[in-house]
Amino acid sequence: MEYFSSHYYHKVARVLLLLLLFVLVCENGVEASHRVYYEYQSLSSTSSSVKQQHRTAYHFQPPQHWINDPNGPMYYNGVYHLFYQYNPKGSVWGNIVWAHSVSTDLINWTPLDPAIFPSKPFDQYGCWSGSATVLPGNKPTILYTGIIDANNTQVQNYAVPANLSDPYLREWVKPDDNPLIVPQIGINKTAFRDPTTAWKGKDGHWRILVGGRRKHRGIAFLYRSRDFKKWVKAKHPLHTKAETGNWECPDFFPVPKIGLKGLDTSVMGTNVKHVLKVSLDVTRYEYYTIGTYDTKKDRYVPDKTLVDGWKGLRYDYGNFYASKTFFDPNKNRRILWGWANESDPVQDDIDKGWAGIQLIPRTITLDPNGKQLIQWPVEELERLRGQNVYMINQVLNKGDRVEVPVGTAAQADVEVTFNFPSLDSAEEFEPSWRKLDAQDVCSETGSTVEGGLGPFGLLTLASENLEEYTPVFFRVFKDGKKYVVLMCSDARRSSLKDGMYNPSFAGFVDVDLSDKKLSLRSLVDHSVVESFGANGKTCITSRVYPTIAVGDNAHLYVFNNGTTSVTIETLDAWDMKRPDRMNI
Ligand code: DQQ
Repeated sequence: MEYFSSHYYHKVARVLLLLLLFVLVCENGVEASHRVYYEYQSLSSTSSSVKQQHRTAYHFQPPQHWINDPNGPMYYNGVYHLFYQYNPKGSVWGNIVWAHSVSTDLINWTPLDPAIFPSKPFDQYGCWSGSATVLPGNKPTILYTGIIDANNTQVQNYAVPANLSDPYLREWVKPDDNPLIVPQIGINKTAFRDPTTAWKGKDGHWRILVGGRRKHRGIAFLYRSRDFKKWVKAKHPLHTKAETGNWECPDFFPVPKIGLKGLDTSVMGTNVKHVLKVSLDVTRYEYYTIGTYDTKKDRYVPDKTLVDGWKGLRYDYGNFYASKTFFDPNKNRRILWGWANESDPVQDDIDKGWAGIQLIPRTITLDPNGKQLIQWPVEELERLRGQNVYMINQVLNKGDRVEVPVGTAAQADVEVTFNFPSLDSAEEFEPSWRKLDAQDVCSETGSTVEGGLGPFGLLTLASENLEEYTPVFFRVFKDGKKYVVLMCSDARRSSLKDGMYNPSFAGFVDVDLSDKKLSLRSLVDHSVVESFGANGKTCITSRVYPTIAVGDNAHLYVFNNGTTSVTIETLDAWDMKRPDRMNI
């Protein structure tokens, strides 16, 4: 009884908080988006004062300062480009420019000078997020949001390379016929941003989306253009949904119904489904739907079986936001980039001299069941794998914890497949939990509370005596004739330090258990644990800041706290090398 009442109050408090946020966002004209700390925006750290302890080794991070959204990712003439929102003067959000890095393999990156920064009347108050489109004739063009006044009025601009024969496209120019799109009457001019990559319709006209809202309704505004210069707003948005708040960073792309290949953004037809992802300003989570693009009406209709709203499918059930995909013609795949913010207090970011990372790029494909997407770290990451530790057919009885003796447990890639003799011992899924989200169920059940089948999984970034650890694990429940698989990445015991945001992030895994197997991969990198359950069906990222489980004092374990024994069918762990800079 006590559990239900405490849970009830927890729920009510969360709903009230969301309502408060909603009112703040929607009623007083102040957009939630990024927290603004004016006093810290320009506190420049020198690289010698940057704290190294929790910096990542193989995730994308500039040497110092604040980063957020990945922008305009593209592949052009043999080179991958990543632009991203960056504060060149401090480690909180502010003074935003488009920083620019290039790579030939998505892993080893070389920084270049910022590509786009405030310099013209149409972007003098900020150069916010946007996308790249490679136009016919092999001409890349960037669309981005410019902030034109102190009231945060948003317009859409374009930029083109100054010199197409420069293999790295170092310099970008913003022609004087900008802005291309201004918010017309009836559009909320402070919630009108983040243009997508363009796609071409059968009529030969280009289309893009711009994210926004009308009152509490999230909107993906549709614009069309014949020549990429003159853009006209379509009468109807491509899609809109009541009670979802402002839509940031929309992304819209095709996926083949069958097969693993990615598709160029303009591909359409009966063999193709479409995906619409939006980043929700109010909750700071994203959700996506899979559906049909009605090209006659120029509208997107999500599949009826999916939830179109705050509780919809997510790319990642943890710290992951403002993501963007691009088509990689080099390997015919679609790749997803996502930003992970810090989970420590802002004062720690100021002291560290840095904040924010880009997660490992993921290939994204449609699950053969058509009901969700599958994500997996790009294959190039495997080149960083060093020494291997291999385990096979090792039984884990209730309470067992076995060390994986990987060289650097703070910097590792681990893949494990568990099998179990039967599903009979799975505990009952409480009927009252059906209304909860996975995170609530995880916070009730945890990694130490004994279950029937599970919890079992990995203890990452663990100290030897378990004062600190971040468990990533499964727990299987029975719900009538069906089974419910819960996957958690629980940061509650990740650090002895106070003041961290350390939730028990979790998602359900829609997986067929008839082979009685569950697999898990975790990328551990000092202050990030990025995990992929059931071959990429459910992904969860946690940011954590251990105080003891750092460097050589970090350990990696496999554990089982369920009554049913589980077997490690196979386990492979590698310590991970640091990427090199590309020599250019
Ligand atoms: N970040 C950008 C905006 C976008 C938001 C500003 C999402 O363009 O809506 O830095 O994180």
